[in-house]
Amino acid sequence: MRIAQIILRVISMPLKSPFHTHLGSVTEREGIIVEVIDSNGISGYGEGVAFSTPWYTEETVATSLHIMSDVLIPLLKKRPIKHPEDAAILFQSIRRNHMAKAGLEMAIWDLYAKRNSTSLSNVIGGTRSEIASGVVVAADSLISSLNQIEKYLEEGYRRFKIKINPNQDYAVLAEIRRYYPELPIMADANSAYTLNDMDRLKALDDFNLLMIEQPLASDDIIEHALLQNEINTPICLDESIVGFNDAKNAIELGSCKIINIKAGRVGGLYEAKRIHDYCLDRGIEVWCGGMIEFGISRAHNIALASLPGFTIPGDISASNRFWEEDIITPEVCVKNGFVSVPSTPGIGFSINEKRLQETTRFKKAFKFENK
Ligand code: OSB
Ligand code: MG
Repeated sequence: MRIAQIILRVISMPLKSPFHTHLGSVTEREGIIVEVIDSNGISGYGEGVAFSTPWYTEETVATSLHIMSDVLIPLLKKRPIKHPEDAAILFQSIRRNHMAKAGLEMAIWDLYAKRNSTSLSNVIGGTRSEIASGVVVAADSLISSLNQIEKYLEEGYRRFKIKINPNQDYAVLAEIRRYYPELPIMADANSAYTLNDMDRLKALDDFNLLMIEQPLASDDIIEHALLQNEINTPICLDESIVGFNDAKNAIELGSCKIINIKAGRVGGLYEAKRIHDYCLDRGIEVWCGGMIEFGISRAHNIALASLPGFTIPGDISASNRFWEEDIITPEVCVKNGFVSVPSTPGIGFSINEKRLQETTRFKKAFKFENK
């Protein structure tokens, strides 16, 4: 696989409606679109999913851009690769910066699949032709949460994730349950609690939640195990799992019963697949998390979620959940609560060039010398 050029673009797009968590609100999404072009002119695409500020993990658009431009692309120039896994392994010599690594690694996976005229799902071992679709409700009031649920229910979504925190948990969930006693709902706390909140968290057992995602801090791996012993609701870890070893440790310690896998958070598809395979062997359920992403990352998520261990509907919503117009064509659609997995080469979606151009704020090309 001969890389001829890599193009990095920073794009920016307003969300259709603000995304609220206890850590703040997202109204405008910046992201990095990675294009890796081989010597035959075939392009593979990836997406750097860090946010503008480090509210979710420590990476940002600026740190990702720096690590890609000044560290990872120079590494790729020095060491030619034959397979996307070679890139993942090459990047292991660099500490952390998982989202920066993933943006490049995933573009290389797309390119590899396209060069082999097969789908990305097929290349990574996907077994599903469609995926059950879930959606996140990240509203700032009860009424707006209920309105969003009603709307998304009509659109066919099969799982509803509600953002919670100590000021907005029991009462909100009780009200939602009053209207929707059987709805498949889960809660995501993004580390809003500590073990001092044990009673609050125990009380949430009243609501038959599918799971509670990341109740405690990302490094509270032992505290999560203590909490899981006290509550019936399964704990799912998100921010705590940034690589294979975190997954292994969490499972060993009993810190969670479910893992949310985001390829961006763990450094790419190679690491995501390792975590998936390990969980599948041990009967730990996994699902694919979202990052308020654009179509390219969403397309990668669809391929990832087609692996056999992804048994719970993920944050795989339609393009129109967040965007007026996405950067891919066709856009991701949810029909009867399912998204279909493309069987065409690579990620299976094309770039909406006009939309990409009008949202691009920065662009830089890195030419490779091929002798
Ligand atoms: O904690 O899962 C999270 C969005 C951005 C950053 C972190 C998280 C989220 C979501 C889901 O909850 C977003 C989505 O559906 O894309
Ligand atoms: Mg989460």
